[in-house]
Parts: sequence; C-alpha cells; structure tokens
Amino acid sequence: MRYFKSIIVSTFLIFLFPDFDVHAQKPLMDHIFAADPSAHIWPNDPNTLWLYTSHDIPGTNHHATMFGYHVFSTTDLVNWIDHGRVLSVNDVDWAVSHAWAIDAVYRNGQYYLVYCMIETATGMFRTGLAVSDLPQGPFTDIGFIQGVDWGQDPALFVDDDNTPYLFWGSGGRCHAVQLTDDLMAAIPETRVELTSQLPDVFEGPWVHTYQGKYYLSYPGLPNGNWPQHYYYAVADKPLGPYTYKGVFISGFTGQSGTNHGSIIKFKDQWIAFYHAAIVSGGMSEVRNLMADFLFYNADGSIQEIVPGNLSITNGQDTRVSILLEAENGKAAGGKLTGTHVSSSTTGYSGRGYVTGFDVSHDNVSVLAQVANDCTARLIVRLSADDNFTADVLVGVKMMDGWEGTPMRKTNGWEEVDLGMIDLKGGDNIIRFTCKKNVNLKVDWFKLEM
Ligand code: FUB
Repeated sequence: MRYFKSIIVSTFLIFLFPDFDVHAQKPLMDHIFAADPSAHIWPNDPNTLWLYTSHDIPGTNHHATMFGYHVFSTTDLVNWIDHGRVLSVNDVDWAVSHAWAIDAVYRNGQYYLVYCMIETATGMFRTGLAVSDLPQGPFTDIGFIQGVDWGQDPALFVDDDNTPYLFWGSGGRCHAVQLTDDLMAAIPETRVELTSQLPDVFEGPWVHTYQGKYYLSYPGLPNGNWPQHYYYAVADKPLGPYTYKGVFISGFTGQSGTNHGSIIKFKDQWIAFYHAAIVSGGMSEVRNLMADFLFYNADGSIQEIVPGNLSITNGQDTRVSILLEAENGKAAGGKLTGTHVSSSTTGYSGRGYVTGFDVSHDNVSVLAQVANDCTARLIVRLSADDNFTADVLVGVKMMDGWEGTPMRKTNGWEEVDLGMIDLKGGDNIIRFTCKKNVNLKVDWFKLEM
C-alpha cells in the first residue's frame, strides 16, 4: 500500500509523541485525498453503495484549493471503484472556487449532485445542482438553488412522501428549508434556523431516519475547540424541533480538524462515513475517507464509534480501481482531440465510447487523480479492426509514456493490459493516440491500484 509519505511523517510523530499509534486507525482508501463523504443507495439498485465526495489537492493543505468532486461505488465494501472526477469549478459558469462539501439525490429518473462553491458575482457560497442520467456522472451544472445564501455543506433529504428538504450550515450555524419540487428554489416560509437546538454545531448537517425518527448528525466544536467531534440530535419531523442526544465520534488519533460525513444503512448494517488525516500523516486539510459500522442502543441512541477499525471490511484493506470512461470529456478532466463520442456499437459501459481516430494525432485523454506517487496496472477496453500502433502518454511529456506501442486487432470489445505505469501524486493525464485508422473504439481506462 502507498503509505510512504505518511510513514515518513508518522515516524516523526512517533518520535515526538511516543503514544502516537499509526496502526490504530485505518483509512477506507489511501489512493486519493477525498473528504465529506455523502453515502447513497439508489432505489433501482439496493446492492450498490455510492459515495459522493469532495477532493483535497495533494501538497496544498488548504480548503481554498479544493476544485472538484469524485464518485465511488462498491457492492461489497471491500472492492471499490473510483469513477474519477465528475464535476469541477471549471464546469460551473457561476462559480470561481471552493468546491467544498457535497450531497446527491435521485429524483424523477435523474441523479443530482448537490454541491457548494463560491459564486463569482457575490463571493458567497451557493448551493449548486448538477444533473446526470447515470449515478457515476459526470454531472452538468444547472445553476444554484434560489433563496439559499451562504449555502455551504448542503444535505438534501427527501422524506417518504417525496418532499425535498435542504439542510446546510457553516461557521457555527445550521439552517433547513423545504424545496420546490424541481429542487431549484427554497420555499421561504418553511425556513428554520436549527442552531440553538444543536449544541456546538459548526457545519455539515446530515439527516437520516431510524425507527420513525429524524436523526440530524453534525460536526461540532466541543466548547468551541478544534478538532471537530461528531454530534447528533433527534426529531419527530424533518424541520424539527430537534432534541440534542450527544457525541458519537470523539477526538481520535489521526483525525483532521474537520470530520464531516454521512450515515446510511447498507445491506442491513448501519455505517458512518467521515474523514480523517491519516494518509497525509496529519495534514489537517489533506484528508482521507473513513468508515465504520454504527450501532444503536435499544432506546435509539447511537453507540460511540471507535474510529477507523475498518469493521466494514473485517479489518481488510480495501481494493480500489480507478475507472475512467473515455467518453466523459471535460467534466472528468479529459479531452477528445480529433475524436468523438459514439454509442452505435453496443457493449460499451457508461454513455458510449470514443472513436474517429482517423489521422495520426487523433487522441483521447482522461484524468487520474491520486494522493501520492504510486504504480498502477493500466487496462484499456477497446475494439480495433486491425493491428495498429498507439502512443500512450502518462503525465505531461511524451517521454513519460510509450511511443509506438504495438497493439493487435481485437475480437470485438477486449480488455487490453498495458502493464504497470507510474503515477505522480496529484493529476495525471493518460492520453491514448492511435497512429492508424483501424476503426478504433475506446470504452474505458482502468487503473488497478
Ligand atoms: O471540505 C471542505 C470543508 O471542510 C467542508 O465543506 C466542511 O464540511 C469541512 O469538512
């Protein structure tokens, strides 16, 4: 596993603080710096758990640099797919920066990303909506929710009667409001401020139901002091009033200043997702995903969680593949040069595949984002009517890749193993150039970590 950077930092911490136990807490994944996990199971697929997360940029240790969002999925909690970047500040006309916390919702047959970014015109956080016909995105921005100012850390809760409610909060305040059916506006007369009902609240509300009650969990500052602990309160109705119940995650070794996440039931087990700073070795704004089972007492109270014991995988390390659909283009950080998306040949995944490699410089590129320098196996799913030569570039310079890689004709769609590649911590462009017109179709790139 790729702990080299954190091992160096941890060695320092052990030297300085002999009680620091680097093995006590385990990250859910260590291949990427991601935070604010919002967990969902969509109605048409109870076997798949989805995580929608923000993304921390390696080396910056500053929330202001956050630029885009990732989606992850799993069916067994051990094997995970990182679907890559699904929306970035670049794709949102009204926003300038701060791709902070995030949620998602399924409504009327479409998947919505509910996110916050700083609006260029006003300098305030807005709650944006972006839409996709697939849960893994990528997503297309459709504007921000009207009537929600400083809409940081949105959580969109849809009640059993299909009524949508938005919760949000930052800087020690928490608000909630009912939304219009199309999600695009707050209904002003329903707006409530929940701050006084949520002791120590700081930001990041999340609502789930258990045994007919509404549970509002939130990161708070105990007596105003950092780092955050995880609190919850319970109500009979989504907009409250809420009764404070206590803390279910206290301070722990390896935590970041913040701990914002979500709670969900998957395959009959309750799970708390949150984040920490274990992989970055304690850089508080360079965070990794965490997950633990969550249990209730008979009276409905939540038992305190022992962070990072990886109970959800029986203590095993997770296995991650980064799956980058060739057709996803700009929203996923990729680019099509001289090529185009098609869906006329069946058997592809996602929305289609990239084809039209007619002249020798036509290419497709995808973006792979990783936490630290590492190696991964690169597999490309493609179809080619004849043998051809490819240039496969990883990084920014041709010398980082393989010029003139011989590729053979396939029998329809095939997964072609290109071997191990080196990735740099941060952004990696993988560009695939076909040097001859062989009716090439490229479905996806997979990086097995
Ligand atoms: O990830 C950036 C910010 O840090 C989030 O919006 C907050 O919830 C905190 O986790």
